[in-house]
Amino acid sequence: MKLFQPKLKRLSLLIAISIGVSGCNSAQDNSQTSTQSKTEEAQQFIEQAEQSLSDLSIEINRSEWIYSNFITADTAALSASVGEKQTATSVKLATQAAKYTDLPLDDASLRKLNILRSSLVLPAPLDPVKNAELASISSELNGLYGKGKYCFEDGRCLTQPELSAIMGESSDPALLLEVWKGWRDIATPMRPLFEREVELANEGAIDLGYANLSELWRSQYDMKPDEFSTELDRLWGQVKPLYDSLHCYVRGELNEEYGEDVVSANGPIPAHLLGNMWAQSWGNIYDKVAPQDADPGYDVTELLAKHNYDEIKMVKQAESFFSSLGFDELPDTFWERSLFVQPKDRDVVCHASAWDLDNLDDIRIKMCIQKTAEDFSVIHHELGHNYYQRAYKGQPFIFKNSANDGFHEAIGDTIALSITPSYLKQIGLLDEVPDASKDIGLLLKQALDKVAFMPFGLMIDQWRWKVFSGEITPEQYNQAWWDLREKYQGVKAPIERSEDYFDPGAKYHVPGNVPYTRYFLAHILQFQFHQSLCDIAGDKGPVHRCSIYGNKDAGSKLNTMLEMGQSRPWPEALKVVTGSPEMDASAVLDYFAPLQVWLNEQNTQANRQCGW
Ligand code: X8Z
Ligand code: ZN
Repeated sequence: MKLFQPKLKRLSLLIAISIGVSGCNSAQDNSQTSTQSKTEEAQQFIEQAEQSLSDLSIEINRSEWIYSNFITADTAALSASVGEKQTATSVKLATQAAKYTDLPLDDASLRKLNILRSSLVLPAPLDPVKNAELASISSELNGLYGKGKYCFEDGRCLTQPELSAIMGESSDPALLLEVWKGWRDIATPMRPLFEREVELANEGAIDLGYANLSELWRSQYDMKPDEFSTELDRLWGQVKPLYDSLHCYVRGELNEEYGEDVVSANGPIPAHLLGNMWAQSWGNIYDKVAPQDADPGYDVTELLAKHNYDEIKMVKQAESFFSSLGFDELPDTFWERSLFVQPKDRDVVCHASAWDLDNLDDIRIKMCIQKTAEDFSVIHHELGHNYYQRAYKGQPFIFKNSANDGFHEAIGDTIALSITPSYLKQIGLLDEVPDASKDIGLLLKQALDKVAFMPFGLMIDQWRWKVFSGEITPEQYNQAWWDLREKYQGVKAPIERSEDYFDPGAKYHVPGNVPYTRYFLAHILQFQFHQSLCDIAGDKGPVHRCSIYGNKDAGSKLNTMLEMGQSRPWPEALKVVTGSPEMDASAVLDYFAPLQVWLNEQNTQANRQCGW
């Protein structure tokens, strides 16, 4: 960075001198020349920015990798200090980029300048003291989440994946409530840190010319921020009737299982009974709500155990799906450097993630794998990130990203939609493919994971955007959180949650400052991708039974989109695979069409009053 500004000045000075010699001094020519020199200055700026950001990214990746694999006071300090340096550089470059956006530059350069301007998720104020404070808060919040544990009265202290396993397996409302409440205690100390983080990052966003951090986060989708919000409402409007039917059915079944005292037949569902720490996906309660006569009769968790799958074998199996599509195998360093199993001797951030340390080939995942169907899917999700990263490695640094953040989250999930019974049979996990009479069971399981997730995927940032804009004040953090949980998901806290608590902080992405709308988008996009890739593969059956396993045409089309990275607006990337530039939830509705009919029948027969 230090070399960068003087170099630019020297360049424009040289141009000015040579112009003087040639004697072109009319007003018009002068302005043309100054536009030309400005244009060259902008090109030079972009080149230098890419180089310094690329160099810095390797340093930050390494320090964050080490921090989240060994959480100690020292690694926290080191990661904060590199974070501070990176933010200062990014903020400076974002401010400078804004100065060039009106120039007559080529599309790619203008796109790079816009990305430089708008892609910060935690912008610091220009004041270096405040930047340092923000970097240290951000590290501390991450550490608090990673170190989080709940200790039972008998002295056993469990980490997040271990507590999540209880939430997924137990049917004892008292134990579920204890774990639900216990995990949320980790977030209480985060409240003042989060409040300050919002204050500082908002100031940073304002320094960059945005109204607040909400506007900045919503500016990353190749459209105006308010148009993006409207687009989300439209997509959610498409899915909501299906969600309402699913909610109605599940609540009715849980009401029968637990009784009116625990789950009322009319109100929101208590959040500790849905098989997941955050009630975000409900696949784990499939057995409790399964249809009597349409159960496919197998459980992937049991199949994995029966066939002696350990953590590595699970990852190898996922890799082989991508290989079957024509993607190269993962490099040796992936296997040497990834974290697959929770270490016993130290604190790590267990929340699954995928990394690209050198922006080329040093790709890795970090995950405390549980040998379950759920984590088998998450492994595909993470590898989707890694294959995307590798596919766009030939792009210039600023374009080394997904078309929009929803695309990055959608790729591995798209592949996981192909884990059908016939695929499981092909890889030797399942003996017999259940016949079509079991489709409702398969679809219900899938809907519990995917459709149930959608309002959750949406509400987190609805909350955060209001926090950033000041519409939700710190005194209302928890109340507003639960209001939105009820509004979108129709779930409620099982016990009173006052402002003494900070329940949003118990979800990784809040202390981790990871935008969450990406997962909502991904849940729409993955059904669009799956449908189109199945078409490309020539599959003629129902789309929920289609697996693209082994289909090189589908793989090649997918790869064409992945290789584009962020070089073009996302509608163009979407069009490569789906033929359409629009995000559209029709593919979700098509996929679940038979289930929608069945849910309505069930709800009518049981005379259920839907809604909450
Ligand atoms: O955070 C993740 C991935 C890493 S990007 C494991 N997901 C969201 C979550 O766990 O809350 C995947 C689905 C939603
Ligand atoms: Zn992800």
